Amino acid sequence: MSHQIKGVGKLDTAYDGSNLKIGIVHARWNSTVIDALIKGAVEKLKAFGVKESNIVVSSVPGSYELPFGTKVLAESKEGPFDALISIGVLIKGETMHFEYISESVSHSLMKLQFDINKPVIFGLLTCLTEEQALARAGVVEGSHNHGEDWGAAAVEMAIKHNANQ
Ligand code: DLZ
Repeated sequence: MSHQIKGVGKLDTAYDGSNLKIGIVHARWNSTVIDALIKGAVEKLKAFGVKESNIVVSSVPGSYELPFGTKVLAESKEGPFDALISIGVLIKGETMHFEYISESVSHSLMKLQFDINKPVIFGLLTCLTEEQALARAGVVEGSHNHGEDWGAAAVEMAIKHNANQ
């Protein structure tokens, strides 16, 4: 018998997202995967009760632009937001581009949370192949859409770890 140990654990409580405002910033590179991830995140947010009118979606050209785009949305008149989700899909090519961008964007998104004092959910897929990316966005039959996990993480962080309450 095989036991699956990988993956996000069960939620500790039932969260009510009906009073939350969530900002999503996404890159446009690799749009088939991006679109599926956004859909997964938005559907999960709505399943937690977040109103569609309280979900603001904004785009940047590529993943490199995610930290700045997320900061600008977080501090814009569209807010205040309870949490932000940064979504991008990096797929390794022939050069070192992938390594540099993966690392710098990851560090910048982590740091951004402390700069703006808001949770920034890490929705950056760093994939070695297109197949890996598709298999993490629910595009391949039977695969899990990680965007759903990001939506759930945004609601939990906004409610349980809200530094601005
Ligand atoms: C240039 C580039 C390349 C090669 N690959 C990706 C990718 O796989 N995913 C992604 O989100 N963006 C990529 N980009 C674009 C850069 O992130 C950035 O938009 C440009 O270098 C302009 O700053």
